[in-house]
Amino acid sequence: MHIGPVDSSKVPRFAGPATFARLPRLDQVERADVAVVGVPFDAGVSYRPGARFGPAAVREASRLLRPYHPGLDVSPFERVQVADAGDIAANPFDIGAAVETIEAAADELDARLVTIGGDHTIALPLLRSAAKKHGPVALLHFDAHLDTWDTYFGAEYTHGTPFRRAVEEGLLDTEALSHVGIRGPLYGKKDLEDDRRLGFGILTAADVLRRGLDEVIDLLRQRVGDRPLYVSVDIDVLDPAHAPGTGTPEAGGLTSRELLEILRGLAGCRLIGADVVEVAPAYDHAEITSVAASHVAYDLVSLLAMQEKT
Ligand SMILES: [Mn+2]
Repeated sequence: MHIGPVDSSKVPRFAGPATFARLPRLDQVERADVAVVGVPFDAGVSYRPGARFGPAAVREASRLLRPYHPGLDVSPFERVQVADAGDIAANPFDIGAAVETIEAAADELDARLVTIGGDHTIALPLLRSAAKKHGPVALLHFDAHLDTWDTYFGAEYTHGTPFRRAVEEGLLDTEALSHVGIRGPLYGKKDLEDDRRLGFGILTAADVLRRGLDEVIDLLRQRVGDRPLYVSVDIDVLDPAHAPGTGTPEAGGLTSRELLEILRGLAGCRLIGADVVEVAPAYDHAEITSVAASHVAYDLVSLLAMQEKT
């Protein structure tokens, strides 16, 4: 028997402390198969700060998640032990130290992780940890932006550079790298050439509209195959109408419905870990962004739970 969420027929959803989906804390269970962990860190942002408050906002918005996922036909919290591992205490003044702390903390957690950011810088240490356990991984990256730039103001570790660093460090299987939802103006055409040279394929936000979800899912599944897969979701992949609370919004993005359907289309892939980043609640309205992020995290937890043998 696994310890599930607080019973909402006994304690109202709006009462008590907010763990993710009202699940037990990691210290309240013997061990967890899947853990949700926060990284309240945003020293790597290039525009609006505030993603350090993302984990708390996503947990708060996750109070309404219920235990059965009809789209995937799974009760993730019954199938495996899921727990909230709290927050990784990353140095807010020293990005290099924060990156080291996040990597060490991820190494230490003996569970498949769904990490709530924090800005996108945190994907690099999470991928380092994933590659230690699984070797170079396939990456499915949902974002308005490429995040494969080289440096900003001379800084190597920022929220716009994690995936270039990850390729350079050999953490990724360069046969199986995809961006989904890319849009918006770039610095120049060379951005796209550099990105292609690193091994990435791109399905733009326009591709999702014009080619449709089934074709997009087919293309992504073909590219991933049966490789170990890491999914990184920058919430700015969503249109600002669906995710206003983020640091670098771009018009013309996916709907939350499209994003969730693509994620559900990954059922059966060898997902090994995931993150949801860049929720900046100060720019949010009526929890639109944090509700979307909490549902994305729930789908990722569900996909991971379906992986585990029971
Ligand atoms: Mn990003």
